[in-house]
Amino acid sequence: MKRILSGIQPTADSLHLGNYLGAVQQWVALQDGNDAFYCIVDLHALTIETEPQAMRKRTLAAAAQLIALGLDPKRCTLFVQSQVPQHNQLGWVMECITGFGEASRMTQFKDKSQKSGSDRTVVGLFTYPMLQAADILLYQANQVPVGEDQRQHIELTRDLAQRFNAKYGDVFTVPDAHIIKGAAKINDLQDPNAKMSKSAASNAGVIDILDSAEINAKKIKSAVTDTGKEIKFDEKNKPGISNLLSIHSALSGKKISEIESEFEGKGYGDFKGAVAEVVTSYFEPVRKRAQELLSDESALQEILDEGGAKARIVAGETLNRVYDALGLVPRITNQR
Ligand code: ATP
Ligand code: LTN
Repeated sequence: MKRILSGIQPTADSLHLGNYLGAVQQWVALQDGNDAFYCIVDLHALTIETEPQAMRKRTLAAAAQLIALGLDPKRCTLFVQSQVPQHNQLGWVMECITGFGEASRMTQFKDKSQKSGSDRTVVGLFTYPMLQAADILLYQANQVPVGEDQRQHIELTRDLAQRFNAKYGDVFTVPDAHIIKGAAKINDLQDPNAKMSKSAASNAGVIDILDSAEINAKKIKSAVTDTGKEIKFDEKNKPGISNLLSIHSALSGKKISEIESEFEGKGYGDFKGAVAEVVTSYFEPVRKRAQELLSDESALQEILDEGGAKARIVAGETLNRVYDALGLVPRITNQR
C-alpha cells in the first residue's frame, strides 16, 4: 500500500473551491487502496497572525468540512499538526540541511513577504517549507496530493530527503507530487489570472464551500469574462471562461469538449447559469453536513485525537531513525 500525506491550513472560516478541486477531491479518491494521512497544519497557519478564538474555530471547521467533503476517519488518518510534536522536531533537522539561498528562492515566501514588507514578515514564513518537508517525510509518504502552487515545496522536500539519505543513510522515502491536470489551479472569479486564494484581498471572486447557494450563484453570475461570446477553452485569450469550464468539468465529470458543444450558439449568461447550478447543487449538501458536524465539537475533537494518536506512532518511528542516523545519543530510560 502506498502512503499518502497532505495538509491544509486553517487560515479561513471556510475552504474554497480551489482547495477542494486542487487538493481535497484527490484526498478523498486516494483514501481507498492507500494508507492516507491528512493533516490540518495549524502550526503553518501561525505564520499569519490570527486571533486564538478564530484559530480554534477554523481548525474544527476545517475538520468538519473535510469530513463533509468525503474524508472518512475510518479510511484515513485525519489529525492536527500541533498534536504531533515530531513535526517541529524534524522541522529543525530540515532547517539544518537547507541552504539559506535555497530557502530564499521559494516563490511562495518571496510573494508573501513582498506583499507584507520585511518588517512585517515573520521568520516562520521563511522556514515554512522546511516544516512542510517534515510533515511529509515523517510519514514516509509516497505521494502528496496538492495544487500546482505547491510544486516547488514538494521539489524542495524531495531534494532534502535525497540529501539526508545520501549523507546519513537511507531513512526517508522520496515523495512524488500528485497534481491533477485541469483542477490544479482554479482561478479567482474576479481576477481570472490569479489563483483563487483564502488570503485574496477581496472575497468577491472566491467560492467558499460554507457560503449559501444564493451567495455563490451570484458570485459565479458576476464572474469576469472575456470579450467575445464563444464558450471555448482558451486559457490565454479567454481565462475567465476557461476557468469556469474547468470548474464545471471537475464537478460535473463532463469533458470540456462536451460542455463546449452543449453551449455552442448560447451566450455567457446561459453558461454561467449552468456553472452556478453545478456548483451550488454540489456543495449544498456538503454545507449542511459540515454544519451538522460542527454542532458536536467534542465528537470532532475525538476524531482528531484518535488521528493524532495514530500519527504520533508513525512520526515517532521515523524521528527515532532520524536521530539515530544523526548520531544523537538516545535516552536509555523512558521514565520522566
Ligand atoms: P493561501 O492562498 O492563503 O495561501 P490557500 O487557499 O492556498 O491559502 P492552503 O491551505 O495553503 O490554502 O492550501 C491547501 C491546498 O489547496 C493545497 O494543496 C493547495 O495547493 C490547494 N489550493 C489552494 N488554492 C488552490 C487553487 N486556487 N486551485 C487549486 N488548488 C489550490
Ligand atoms: N503549504 C501547503 C500546506 C501544507 C502541506 C503540507 C501540503 C503544509 N504541510 C504537507 C502538503 C503536504 C499549502 O497548501 N499552502
